[in-house]
Amino acid sequence: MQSGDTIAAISTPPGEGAVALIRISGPGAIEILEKVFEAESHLPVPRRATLGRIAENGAAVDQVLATVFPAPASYTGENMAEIGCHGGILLAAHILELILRQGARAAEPGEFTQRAYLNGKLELTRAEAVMDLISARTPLALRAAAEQLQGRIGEEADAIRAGILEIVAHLEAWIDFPEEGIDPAAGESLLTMISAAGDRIASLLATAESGRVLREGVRVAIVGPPNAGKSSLLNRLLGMERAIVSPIPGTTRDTIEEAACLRGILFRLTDTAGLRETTDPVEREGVARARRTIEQADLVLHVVDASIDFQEPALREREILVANKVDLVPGGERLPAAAIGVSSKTGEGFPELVEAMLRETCGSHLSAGQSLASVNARHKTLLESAASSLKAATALLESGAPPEIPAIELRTALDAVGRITGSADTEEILEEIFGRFCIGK
Ligand SMILES: Nc1nc2c(ncn2[C@@H]2O[C@H](COP(=O)(O)OP(=O)(O)OP(=O)(O)O)[C@@H](O)[C@H]2O)c(=O)[nH]1
Ligand SMILES: [Mg+2]
Repeated sequence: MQSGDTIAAISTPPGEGAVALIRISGPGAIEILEKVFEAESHLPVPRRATLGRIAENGAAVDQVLATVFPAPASYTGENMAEIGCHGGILLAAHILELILRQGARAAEPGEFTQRAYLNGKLELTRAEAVMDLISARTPLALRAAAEQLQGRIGEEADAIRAGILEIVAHLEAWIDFPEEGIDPAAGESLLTMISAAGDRIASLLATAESGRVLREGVRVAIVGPPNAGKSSLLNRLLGMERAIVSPIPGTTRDTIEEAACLRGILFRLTDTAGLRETTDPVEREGVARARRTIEQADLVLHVVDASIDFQEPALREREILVANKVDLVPGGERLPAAAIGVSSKTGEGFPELVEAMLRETCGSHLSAGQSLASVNARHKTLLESAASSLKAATALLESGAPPEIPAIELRTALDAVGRITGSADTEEILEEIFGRFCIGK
């Protein structure tokens, strides 16, 4: 992490396109631009796109638009320059090369956003939201990232931190004036304040599960006996003929993974080999893979053939019994109460099945139009640690321990919550967060 040097990168994805964007940031950004860019009529005016050309040894490389953003009014808070050139795999790389030759260094993944954070342009949860925006794969994930970018999570973490800071301040007063002792009424109100902070942490923690669903999607295992119609069900959910379907039991051997966006939520569906005892070594490996898929799944769709006498499985948590082929069972008689009757052939019952899948995975909460801002795994760990420190502080206060001791616990909680927005950062956290960005962001 050094912001003394000037970095550059291509910020658009590689490939052919109408335009590509090259970014330069750091103290030398504007001088470096001036060395490679020849303006058509006038020198670049801050924040106005200027037409000109990139030249190498007098020969034109491309006609481009250049914009300069003098510090501090830029994304990174440093001097920045942007060059919009024509898209193309070689062209943008060639212009970047010319810029690097003038003394810029190739940027690391996420380094522009890291600099923005270090220069106080955005706090950590917003920097993370930038990455969530880029990697969002469903409309709901996109909305959640946009809410986080507005600061929903960061503001709540700051409010919790302010609450704990107030408690610490009260305790410090008692430490400084021990002769006063802890007045029982004040001690009571302190406990109430700690419990209020604990409640706010708990409600933020309650968004962790939906946060995981939004960011990573729901892993669904489609399992059941051979020939039940598992592959047909996968195809119907995907809306395309992805997996081979045949009347021969044991058609699917390997696991087949595909993602489907259902009502705004990403479902990572895995079709598996029919579960049965077999001597065929390939099929046996398929069955072993199916069992592993079940272990790793967030949700299991247990598919049975409703048109035959099927064995009703003992359902585990987050397992849905799907009775397929109801088109062959007039009136849908004999279906167990827990089963959702569907036909992968006609599509009957699929709205109900998707509804049940959302219900089982907090997707129904997400699609109900409430706030989508939710904590990520990093925030979750920090909040859990803060919650346990608050709990310890409460126990210490209740047992009449001298105020110094609960104060240590409260400061630990303060530090943990502070790390969410980066008020108490370490190099380690920064590398962990920004290393997952793409280059040029
Ligand atoms: N009538 C009817 N036939 C279906 C339905 N779903 C699947 N089938 C038929 O059932 C047979 C088996 O379907 P698959 O989807 O291959 O079944 P599977 O569970 O993946 O089978 P394995 O991969 O062998 O374990 C095929 O002939 C399908 O056309 C359905 O809803 N209605
Ligand atoms: Mg199959």
